[in-house]
Amino acid sequence: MKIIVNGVTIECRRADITLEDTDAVVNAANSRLAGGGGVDGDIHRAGGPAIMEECRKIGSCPTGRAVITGGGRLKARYVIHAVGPVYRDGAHKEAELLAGAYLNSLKLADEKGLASIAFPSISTGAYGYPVAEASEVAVKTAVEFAKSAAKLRLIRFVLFSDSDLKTYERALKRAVAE
Ligand code: AR6
Repeated sequence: MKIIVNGVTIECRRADITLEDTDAVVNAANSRLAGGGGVDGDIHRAGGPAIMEECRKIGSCPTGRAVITGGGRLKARYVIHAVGPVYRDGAHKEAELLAGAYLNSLKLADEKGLASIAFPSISTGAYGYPVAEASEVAVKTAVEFAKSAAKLRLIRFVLFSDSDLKTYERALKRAVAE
């Protein structure tokens, strides 16, 4: 499914993000940029050690923010390491921090003049964020950003299961109906 907002395509697909050929892929990182399981493990495995070398030099990244490295052996030229919140009960600024992780990634890509970016479903794996709530935050942030994007022309949400894909598609339909 895809929609177009102000010339920016926003789409959802089911795939492995390490295979994406967008200018940047986003990693669901931790604030120590230390690598881990899930999409983080997959990206470092597929992209090779150059990505971790750069992460070590950068050192850390606060929750709700993002940093950029090269893409190593990935097709994507860059990896944007975004740090989403650990979900507690929804009353600990989780939505604000998750929106920040998406928004700061989009800003980094746009400021670098990149045309395309692919996101995984940040925080909804090990960090426990309910996917229905997280998808609303993710697509709303993308739709809002698209209205004022300078260079970015494609924002892709790459989901790992059919059920997550359906959830993101529903959220995207709702976001454009608003
Ligand atoms: N492509 C696309 N999506 C994927 C892939 C992949 N290759 N692999 C997993 N997912 P998670 P988080 C999905 O746990 O919740 C790490 O250890 C997965 O099914 O990767 O933000 C980090 O180092 C889920 O829907 O990220 C952090 O410590 C989504 O990606 C912590 O986990 C996010 O799941 C971050 O946790």
